[in-house]
Amino acid sequence: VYVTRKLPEETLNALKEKAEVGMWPHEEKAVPREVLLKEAQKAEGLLTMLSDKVDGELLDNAPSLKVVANLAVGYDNIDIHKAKENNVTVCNTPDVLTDSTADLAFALILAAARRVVESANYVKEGKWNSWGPLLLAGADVHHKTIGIVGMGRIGEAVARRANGFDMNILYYNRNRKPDAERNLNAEYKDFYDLLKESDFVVCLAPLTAETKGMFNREAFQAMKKSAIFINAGRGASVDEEALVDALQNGIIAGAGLDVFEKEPIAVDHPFLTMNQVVALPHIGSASVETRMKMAELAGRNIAFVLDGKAAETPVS
Ligand code: 8YV
Repeated sequence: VYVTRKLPEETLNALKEKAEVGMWPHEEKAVPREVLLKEAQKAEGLLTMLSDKVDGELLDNAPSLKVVANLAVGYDNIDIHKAKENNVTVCNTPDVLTDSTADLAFALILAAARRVVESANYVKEGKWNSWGPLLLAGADVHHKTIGIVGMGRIGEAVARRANGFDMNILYYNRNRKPDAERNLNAEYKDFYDLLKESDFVVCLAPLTAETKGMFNREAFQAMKKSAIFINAGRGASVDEEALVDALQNGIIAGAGLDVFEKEPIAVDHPFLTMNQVVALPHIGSASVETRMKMAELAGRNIAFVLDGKAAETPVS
């Protein structure tokens, strides 16, 4: 089994009982493509990250490969159709990261609305030498309308948090969620109606052919001028040029972004000079507790499949 980033050794105990485990030795540096291809040629299992492309080239040159476990709930880096064709089980890490990612999405809502990062920088930079009633005044979150695009497990967890803030909850999803409507007071809306009515538009959709670029010029134009756009789903769901334009021209008021079209984001990206943008380095699930659980789950998935058992969390 090859693990494509350095993970804490103890998270892979279950796996090590079943397999010889090789690991890329760096935590923050992605495994080079040629190393990944070479390791895949001889591996029965791969424990991969979102940054690893598990495509046709890799899968067709991995004759012993039985299982790929991605350290993420998303798996848009993996050609799952090809994997199925080649009898390779693909696994993800759902559930264990739901609450941490929802916490972070909510942190972005609060940070963007209440200008938390801008205000913290103001203090740290020694600029706090007076006071005025509207100094760094932001927008309220409580009692506002939140529109959740992508009402999966994480979307529902965000809705639970929004209920605690007495928010009015709208959602858009490829299929209706009767349980969320009943238990979370979430009201289904067409995409454009949701955009028109929401104070906070929160993207938590997976990246698919339908969601790619769905937040385009027309979408931002449909939002309120006071709207704050949050993305804790996938960067490619957004036309970034359109978002930059919407922010620069007052079409919407602000954004809280954990994901980007290209990650890491370029150091000269226009987002980085905008006070109304809170940009984070894709840390949605990055609590120590959750990252340990994700690694353990990915390791167990591989161990189960190599043992001839069903994976705990296969993707389809
Ligand atoms: C990643 C994520 O797991 O789960 C996902 O789909 O986007 C994140 O939680 C993280 O970036 C590590 O790949």
